[in-house]
Amino acid sequence: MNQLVDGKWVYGSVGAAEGEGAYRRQDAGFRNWITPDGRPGPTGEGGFAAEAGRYHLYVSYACPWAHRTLIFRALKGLEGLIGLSVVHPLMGRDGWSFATDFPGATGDPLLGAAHVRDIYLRARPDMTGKATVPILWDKARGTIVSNESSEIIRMFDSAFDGLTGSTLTFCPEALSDRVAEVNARVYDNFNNGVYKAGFASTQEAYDAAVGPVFETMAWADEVLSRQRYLAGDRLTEADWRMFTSAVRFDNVYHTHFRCNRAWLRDYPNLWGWTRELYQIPGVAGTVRHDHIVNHYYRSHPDLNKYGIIPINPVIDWDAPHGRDAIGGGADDAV
Ligand SMILES: N[C@@H](CCC(=O)N[C@@H](CS)C(=O)NCC(=O)O)C(=O)O
Repeated sequence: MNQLVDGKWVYGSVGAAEGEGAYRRQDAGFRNWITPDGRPGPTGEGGFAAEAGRYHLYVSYACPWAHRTLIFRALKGLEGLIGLSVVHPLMGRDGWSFATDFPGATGDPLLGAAHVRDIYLRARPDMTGKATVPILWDKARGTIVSNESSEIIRMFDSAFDGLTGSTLTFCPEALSDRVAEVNARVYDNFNNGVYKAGFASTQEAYDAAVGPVFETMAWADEVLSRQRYLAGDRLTEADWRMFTSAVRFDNVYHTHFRCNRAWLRDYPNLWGWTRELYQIPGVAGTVRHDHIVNHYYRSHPDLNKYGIIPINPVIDWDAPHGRDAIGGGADDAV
């Protein structure tokens, strides 16, 4: 995997993780926090106050982690307050690029960068690490606030409420322990589990990863047979974090990452829940299957040498979801 080392772009494997056969995701390097008045948040330094027009989000529509931030930006009414740049879906030797020859790829009108790594180098010229999306950029200080999606969605959930008037929260205090439990399980075994299965380079590493992917889908299907959402009868962050992988499963993870014991649509409750979330106003616009399939099938020559995009199932995302029968409801949260 290519990345920055002391400010220089290095091609090839870096670090000990590769070669052992198991794929390991690096921790994000920028961990500041936007707060209503600029006081320090749970991590990082202070000085990042919530202001309209001050922050800019860099994403890929293909990336499940970036996708979380897009959903929160849409549902929390932040689209007019926080700008957006979208990378080209193909990730090549130089990482994510701002080429614009794909529908929906915006380029980088804000900083004029050619690649995502250039944004990192602006913030930290001697940066070591991967040039990942999402990135939340601060125009006022000319630096990166955060490149950790789980923290960006927490900021979006509350920091701007004074400006937007939003009273919606996906992290209700009463459910916070349950949300944390679900997140931990889903992150390791499903969100990242599919990557561990897909990028495994030994049979053992693949076997260790793929079992938990399907255990987690079976677990979620059972939970969703008796309650409307993963953490209870309210739609929470835990649902959105699982959704961005669920919505990619049948078109990508099943085939490209060899998670092919079953399709997601074989799990009736999980599949109904996925459609319910997809159909919440504002969400469908954040789901770009053209970026998703082009990215995965064409960016990993080790997994798919000729970059051929398979025919894929025909999926009716707008079919009635039937979740009203379970009780609770999106109206409670949205
Ligand atoms: N911790 C990060 C992970 C983000 C991440 O891994 N993004 C991937 C895309 S799905 C990426 O940009 N990878 C670039 C690379 O591997 O060079 C987050 O959740 O925000």
